[in-house]
Amino acid sequence: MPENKPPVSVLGLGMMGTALAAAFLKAGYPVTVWNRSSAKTGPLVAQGALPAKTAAEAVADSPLVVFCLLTNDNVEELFATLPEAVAGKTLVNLTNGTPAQARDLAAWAAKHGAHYIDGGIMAVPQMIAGPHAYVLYSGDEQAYETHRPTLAALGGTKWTGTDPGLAALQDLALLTGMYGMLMGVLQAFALVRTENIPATEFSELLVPWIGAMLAGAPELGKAIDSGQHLTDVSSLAVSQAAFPNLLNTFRDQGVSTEFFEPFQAILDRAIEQGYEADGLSRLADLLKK
Ligand code: FVH
Repeated sequence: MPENKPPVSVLGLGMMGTALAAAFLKAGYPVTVWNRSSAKTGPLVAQGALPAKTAAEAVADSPLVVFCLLTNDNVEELFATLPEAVAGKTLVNLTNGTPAQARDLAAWAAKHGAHYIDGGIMAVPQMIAGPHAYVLYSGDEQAYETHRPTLAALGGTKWTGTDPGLAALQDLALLTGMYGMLMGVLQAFALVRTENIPATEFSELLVPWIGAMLAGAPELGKAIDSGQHLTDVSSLAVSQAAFPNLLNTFRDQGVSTEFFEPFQAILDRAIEQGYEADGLSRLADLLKK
């Protein structure tokens, strides 16, 4: 006897929404799909999904309704068309957005009798349902526990708390780490390319170096959590003295300094404020407004 799995609706069938709906289908869930432009339902219908004519019809079809639109402004607009349809439903919003937007959407859902869960997808579409994909969730914990087995079809599930903004906050913090790392990688490639060193060749030096530096992140975290920033490894005074070498070399080689000037500025501020003996962990404190 096949197991009876609860239905799930997916609204928003861009690259990510299509991957989410396909993962639910593959795991054996009955799936209803809706997209603003209906042509995108075609491939999923061919895999067994039910197409809904309207967003309200898609919401009506399942107790669990997953949204994956481009922005949370789009979600807010769509929600505004669904006030009656959502009562009693669990709305899982996997659209990238801010903590404040997540809290506003949760308040809207509560006002209309719906359970709201916000989510941050830590994967690209091709990774969905694979071993390295996971999704951060926050909001209505009881609804999350009820639907967790279904959500697990997308990848790992990581609960971050009942404040609906927490998943977005940690999603954006992880993206911050990624973009910061990419800033350095792209700048390094731009620099070596000025002397015709291929980026692919330089990767052989760069990747292990960044990996080794990243392995120090927990130590940095320990200093930030404890407020003990004094270091015997590499002081802010040493970093501040060396940093002009980076900026001057970028200028000499004809590479923009726009990614790195802000780093020099915060190093200078740290020294002005008397933190020369501290390690780089001190900068996390100085970033707080
Ligand atoms: N793609 C990725 O790698 C990242 C991985 C991490 C998470 N992000 C976030 O996921 C959201 C969706 O991203 P996406 O890749 O699916 O984006 P698109 O392929 O551009 O699809 C966008 C869908 O949104 C629909 N849409 C846009 N505006 C509206 C609106 N006003 N009302 C209703 N739907 C709207 C759009 O519909 P259509 O243009 O096909 O009619 C697509 O279905 C996003 O937050 C990422 O940051 C993905």
